[in-house]
Amino acid sequence: MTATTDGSTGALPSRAPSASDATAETTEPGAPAPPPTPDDVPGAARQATARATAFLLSLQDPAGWWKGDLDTNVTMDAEDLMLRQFLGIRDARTTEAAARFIRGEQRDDGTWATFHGGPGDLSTTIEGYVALRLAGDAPEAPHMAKASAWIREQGGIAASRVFTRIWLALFGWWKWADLPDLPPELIAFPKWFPLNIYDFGCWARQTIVPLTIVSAHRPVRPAPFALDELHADPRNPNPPRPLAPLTTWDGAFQRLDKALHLYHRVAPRRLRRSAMRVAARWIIERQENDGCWGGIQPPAVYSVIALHLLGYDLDHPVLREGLASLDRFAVWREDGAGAPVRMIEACQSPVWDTCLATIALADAGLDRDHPQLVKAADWMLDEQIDRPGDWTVRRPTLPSGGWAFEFENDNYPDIDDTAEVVLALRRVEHPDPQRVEDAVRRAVRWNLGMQSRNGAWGAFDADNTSPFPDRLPFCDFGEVIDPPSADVTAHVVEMAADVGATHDPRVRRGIEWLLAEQDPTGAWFGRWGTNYVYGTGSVLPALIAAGLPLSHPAIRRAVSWLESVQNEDGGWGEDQRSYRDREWIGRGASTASQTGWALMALIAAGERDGKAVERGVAYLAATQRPDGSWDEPYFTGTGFPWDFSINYHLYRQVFPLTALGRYLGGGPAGAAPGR
Ligand code: R03
Repeated sequence: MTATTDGSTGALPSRAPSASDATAETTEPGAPAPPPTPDDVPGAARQATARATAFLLSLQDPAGWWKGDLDTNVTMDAEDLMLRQFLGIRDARTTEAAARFIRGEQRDDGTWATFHGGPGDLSTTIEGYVALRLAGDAPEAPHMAKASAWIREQGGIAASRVFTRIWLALFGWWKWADLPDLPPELIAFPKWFPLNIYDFGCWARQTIVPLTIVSAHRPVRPAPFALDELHADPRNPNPPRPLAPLTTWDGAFQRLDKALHLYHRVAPRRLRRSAMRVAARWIIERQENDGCWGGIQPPAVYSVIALHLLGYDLDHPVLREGLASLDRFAVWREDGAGAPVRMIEACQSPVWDTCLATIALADAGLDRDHPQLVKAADWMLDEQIDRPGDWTVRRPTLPSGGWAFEFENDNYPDIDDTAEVVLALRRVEHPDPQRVEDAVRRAVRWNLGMQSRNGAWGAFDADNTSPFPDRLPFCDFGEVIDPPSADVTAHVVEMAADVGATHDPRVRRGIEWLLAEQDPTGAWFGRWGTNYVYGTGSVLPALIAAGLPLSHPAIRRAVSWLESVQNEDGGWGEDQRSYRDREWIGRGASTASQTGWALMALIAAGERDGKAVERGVAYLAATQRPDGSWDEPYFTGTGFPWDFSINYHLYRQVFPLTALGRYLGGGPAGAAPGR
């Protein structure tokens, strides 16, 4: 056993990968040999494609969209219960159903992880534990005692992240004075000033603005029990941490935080009141038509708390609608005994799932005027956003035309969804081609206009690259800025190539940026999908669509890299640990979606008839379930590298299907010969 840098012990994957810890299924050396490649791989691919197509078609909503469940981790469920506790609206049925889910996610060692098979995560385990205590589980119960012992071993509450300690402070389990401060006056910083709210990524901006109100109020609604068992030393819950030297950024920002704590005591009341009024207006202006904020859990819960602290009643329309929108994040299921189980999604992915499903079905050879594809196109066309959003702060003259990821998030369209929706719409033969063409023209103009200075594209904003937000002691979780990434840039390039804009100078710069961004191994980093297999699976099809010759050294290097990390069973897999530990790059148990990405890249690169593709396709055919779906317990989606991983339930369906279709059709639908 080798210790990995995240502290988990586990054998590093050699040729045959294994997710390293004891809870994961493993492919041990000496495990039974993978099934032999069938004689008739194209035949197996045809059968798998037909089944996968039928299964995916069966999942479409009558309104035209697809939406798979979006699994993350139990902090969502725990925070939902804590929110209800704080507001005094926690009921027994919800609590029990949420507790059932949380208990079901706990592992044998007492911890909770943030991805399937991952190591225990301290903040997640603390929040899961607290939620179960709210549900009435006794601290002495074996599953609770195991968790609290592990938490203490890891340094206790003091070692958890800021968001976790904010939740605990709301109940008096942690002192507000022992948290980093962020003052509401931040909202008044001009747009050119360092640390103004538009320097933060849009998700962080929408979270931080309400949190400044909460941390200025420092509310405490005492909990019905103490949590001393979660401190490493209950007599000294917050041992002092050494200050970094003033000459370092960390040291400087630590002093800034000390100054902010002083300021908290002396802030002029009128200034503070007026800052909070401006912040409240900013929040309310950004509430979406469905009552939510940004379509994601953190801004929504903190906006509800902040407005409530400012005096809004729970039955005020803003809060009523906000709380109702949070209820829609709940997915209700039943456990083996028929008891209700409630899981909270971090957000919902209908636009993303619908464009990816449309691409998959079209590339699998479904008639382009199939009524279900037309229905999907109609739904996507209705979702296009026709008004300005926060992105206009950096691009004030650019006309709108993007899509967001969720049902309602008009203020935050993103470049990734917009690129993929264009690729999807152009695959459908729509009865009103003019309507599609207009929508595509506006979308391409918006996407190209959102290019960052460096020639590449971020997800939600242009030039969101300030070095300062990340330095704040407050920001110790996830990403807080939205710099360009290879995966998003590749999707834009692929979109541009599809509409014939390859020679636009902005697109050429994007291509140059991608070429310069390639890792020495030949792979590209995956920001929003895991990890280098996703990055490479996004970039290769784009560069080739844009006309890079198959013999280009960048393409050949990427092909060699993909071939070098193919698993013994013919599939590809890459564990979330790859974000922490280079040893895991390209390594992990095979998954359907990651095998799909690798195949999409290899097929685009002209390797359709090669051995690697044949083995990958055979893997997909052999692992498909009789109903046409695939299993995928592993998390292959990325919210924030390492800190926040996502299992998009439709990834296991759309990416294998896209790959199989391109295998049979010879390439992406647009280029497929004989269609
Ligand atoms: C896949 C491509 C499409 N893409 C959009 C993907 C959106 C993914 C989910 C977003 O959900 C979030 C969950 C979050 N948590 N915490 C934060 C957060 C943001 C988004 C968060 C973290 C740090 C700060 C504020 C909020 Br500061 C759980 C491009």
